Amino acid sequence: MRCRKCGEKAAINMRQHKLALCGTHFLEWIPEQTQRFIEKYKMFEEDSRILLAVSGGKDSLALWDVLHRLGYQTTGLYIDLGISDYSIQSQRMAEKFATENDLKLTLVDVAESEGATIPEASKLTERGKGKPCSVCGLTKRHIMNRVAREGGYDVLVTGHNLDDEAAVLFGNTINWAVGYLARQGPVLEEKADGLVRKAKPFCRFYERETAAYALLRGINYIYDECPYAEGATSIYYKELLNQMEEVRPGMKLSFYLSFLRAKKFGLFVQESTIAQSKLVNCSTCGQPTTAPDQCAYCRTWDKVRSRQAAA
Ligand code: Q46
Ligand code: ZN
Ligand code: ZN
Repeated sequence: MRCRKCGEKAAINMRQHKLALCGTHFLEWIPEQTQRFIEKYKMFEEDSRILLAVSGGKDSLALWDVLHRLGYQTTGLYIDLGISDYSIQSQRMAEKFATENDLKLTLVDVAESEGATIPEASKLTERGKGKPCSVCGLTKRHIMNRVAREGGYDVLVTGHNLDDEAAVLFGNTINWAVGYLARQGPVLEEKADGLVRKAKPFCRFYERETAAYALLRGINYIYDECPYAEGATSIYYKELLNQMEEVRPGMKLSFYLSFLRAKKFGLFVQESTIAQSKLVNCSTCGQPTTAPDQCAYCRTWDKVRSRQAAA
């Protein structure tokens, strides 16, 4: 296989685009495409202040690298969840990348800021049936929004790739979770008071492309998944979608793009309006929620702290 641009040996063949590229041209293609997606979906502007959620994994570090190469002003946000060795290793990767590229990284230690690590908090609540993912998800979302608001950032950016987005879309479609479908997309415009705008510049790249980019750029990232990710439904959906992709190259991309097109033509508009109208501000933290009084984050962590005090 030869590079379409220069005829040298190709480093990657992207069957869904019928495009093979050498390392040099692939490393140019990724930022060019990212810039195209940023403009197409009006994610942010040249001078926007960007907060980027960094996990230490390949997607977030590759995205940080690309945005930095494109000249955007970014600050990384790493949240220490207190998940044993995984958190220690992933923080090390995030810090190493920030230091080597002279980039600013904000650290939030959940145990320090909230009073317990994610696994400890999970044990003290009924949420998640032994898995801390539910507490973890709502805590991460809350902290990201809080840091973005307090720091006056224009947008919160995450490294979700096409495999992530297609798996979420698959799950939401199977369950006809229209409220979630209404909110899914490359940009989450939050008109609700107190919710920061979110964007996913890598949402059209396959996972193997972001991995190849990280590898070719020599980015050190944490290979291991969080130990609690094992057995997750999203992983099962990813495997199913990969099987379909094997038979029909481009299937994942067309699934996602057809969904975006349908949304553009008005599908789920009603659900989106209903969801928006249900939002109220939490009586404790002020962040928007659909709960009648306190948001799920405040209820969960109040319970954790009161159980800690009682113990
Ligand atoms: S939610 Fe669950 Fe992830 Fe949190 S506990 Fe680990 S697997 S990190 S994306
Ligand atoms: Zn080439
Ligand atoms: Zn709250």
